[in-house]
Amino acid sequence: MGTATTLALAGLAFQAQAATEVSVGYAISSDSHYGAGSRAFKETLESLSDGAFTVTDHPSGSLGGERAMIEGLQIGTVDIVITSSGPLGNFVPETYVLDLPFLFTSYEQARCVLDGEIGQELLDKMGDHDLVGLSWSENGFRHITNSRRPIAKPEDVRGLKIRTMENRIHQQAFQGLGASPTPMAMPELFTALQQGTVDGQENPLTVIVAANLYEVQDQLSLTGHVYSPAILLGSPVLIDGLSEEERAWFDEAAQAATEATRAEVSRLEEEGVAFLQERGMTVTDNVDPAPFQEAVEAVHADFIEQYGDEMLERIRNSSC
Ligand code: EAX
Repeated sequence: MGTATTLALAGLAFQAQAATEVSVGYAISSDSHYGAGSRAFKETLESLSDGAFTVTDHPSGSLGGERAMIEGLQIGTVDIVITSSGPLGNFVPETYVLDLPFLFTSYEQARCVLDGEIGQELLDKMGDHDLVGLSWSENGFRHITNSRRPIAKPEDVRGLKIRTMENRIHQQAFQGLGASPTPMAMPELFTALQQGTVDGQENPLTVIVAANLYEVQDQLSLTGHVYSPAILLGSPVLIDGLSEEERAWFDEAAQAATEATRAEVSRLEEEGVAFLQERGMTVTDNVDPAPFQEAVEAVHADFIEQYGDEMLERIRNSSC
């Protein structure tokens, strides 16, 4: 067979090899910090693979809430998820340490720990739970919003029905503050606030803006009570079938996603409060964290009793 014919057939064979579609799911809108990450993931993976992989974006809980999407990763019905660490502890209890109130004191410290050996060790733990940890990403420091009253001290939280993520550490923290914590998936939150099923919730500025929570909440209290990591998770059904080169593409795309998400978080840290005030929220910004830290101290003690203090002490003593 002549060279020209061989090349033509090879070209046809290549075209016939259809691109592999990769779904990326997340629970908030496409104009959010996770949406920025999803777009960076898509651009990077499609470019590196020269179109061998095509990425489809599935925002706003279209593939389910975060806990449901993580379950989808385990069975292969979802390929990639950008999620907060909120529900992750239900699958990988080692990550609960990251959800402890007032553990991290700055974005720089949190990013340094998650990008270092501690973060990598926790990513590697995902493999024991039918998940693949591609990279840590970022949700942001969480603040309390509500529709009842300004919150400046723990007593102001007492008696409020506060939606939390499906995270036992956060639920315990709000019990410690005298609130009634109501764990709920993100796609249900806006309606629950609109209907008064819950009085308030807690989220970073990124999510309060992206989910338009200012439309159903008039009080924002800058408690910064916990740093909320996010994570890019892959399904082992997809990732385990990749070649070494293809896996390197996914890892590079995940890093690009994290950088894009963190850039958006940093922007909202600068602009988010003014944006929310312009849309009618009353902001309590002189919150003293010390009384809140004291009120949730039991959470740390209970965590250590249940999970030990090794990883907690490593984080506290890290050079970050
Ligand atoms: O990950 O559920 C939550 O409050 C999370 O912060 C949100 O889904 C983004």
